[in-house]
Amino acid sequence: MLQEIEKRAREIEKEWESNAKEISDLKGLEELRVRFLGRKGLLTQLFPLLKELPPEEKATAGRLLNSLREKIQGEIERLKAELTEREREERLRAEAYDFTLPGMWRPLGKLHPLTQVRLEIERIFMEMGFEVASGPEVETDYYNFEALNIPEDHPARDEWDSFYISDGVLLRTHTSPVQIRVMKSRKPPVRIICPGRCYRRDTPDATHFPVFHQVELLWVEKGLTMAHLKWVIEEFVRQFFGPGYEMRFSADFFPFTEPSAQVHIRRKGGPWLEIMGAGMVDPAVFEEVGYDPEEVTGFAFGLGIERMAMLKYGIDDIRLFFQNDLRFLKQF
Ligand code: 2NM
Repeated sequence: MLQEIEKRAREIEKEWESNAKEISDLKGLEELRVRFLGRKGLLTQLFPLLKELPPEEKATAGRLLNSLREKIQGEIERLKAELTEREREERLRAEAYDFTLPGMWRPLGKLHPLTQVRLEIERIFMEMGFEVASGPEVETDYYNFEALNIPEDHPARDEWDSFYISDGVLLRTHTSPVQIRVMKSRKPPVRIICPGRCYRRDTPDATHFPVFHQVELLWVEKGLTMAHLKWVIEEFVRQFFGPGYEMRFSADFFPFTEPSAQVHIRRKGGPWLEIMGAGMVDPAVFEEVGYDPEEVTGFAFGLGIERMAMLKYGIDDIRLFFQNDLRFLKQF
């Protein structure tokens, strides 16, 4: 019986040695541990046999089995440490990033030229102390026309051919309704600009498009004159177009301003370019929003963002802004 156990132990030791040589990863090592030392492992199964031996043989065989078990356990520990380290090194090598490789190119978007121009205009007036206000694009007849002193049947309405949504509801033809809304909601002084999208029933050509963008400015407080208006515009032109421009006011008519003017600028030797319409707010508009025209004065102007961008960058067709052709857009 003792010889039998000793023989089995030698066989198990040999088998362990040959199996251990083959091991290449932690998973295999664990399988091996279960095979030899697990609850039903090859070596484990020999221990119950000790009970059947006489005492002195039991001691001999016990020492033999225990020392074999310790040897296998020790080698498992050593292999485990080795394999863990090797797997860690392999993982680090696989995850290592070569920072000397060329960078990856990512396409980078940018703002539409109209947005760039609008933000530039907003910045200029915000630095002067104006606040940016906005309002709905779908308006009522009242805010778009009546409150601006443009009554129904007034021939001036023909100038702003509009898109009607339903009776009395239309797409705004200018951003002036925002100014009416702001004036009705607070007391003077008011210093605002109203950038936004507007709609007119125009047939598209090089200078017209049924959707376009405006910035209107409004300053209301005591004692304002055309001189203040002129300074604000002059300062805007200097910042937006650069120095060296001459400015000219000529008489015009708007139902909501009196007097009204067209503003032109030109560089030395160049042609006169119309940049905006402007004027002193008509007393009828002040009455309508509940301001006393004997108490306050105000001026306003309106400019087209497309027109400003076209003049600044030498663009000859307004339709380019709405075609989303990257060959055009990438130039800004
Ligand atoms: C323009 C030209 C001149 C204007 C006037 C007003 C308001 F609400 F105060 F009456 N808003 N916008 C105005 C004045 C607009 O656009 C060419």
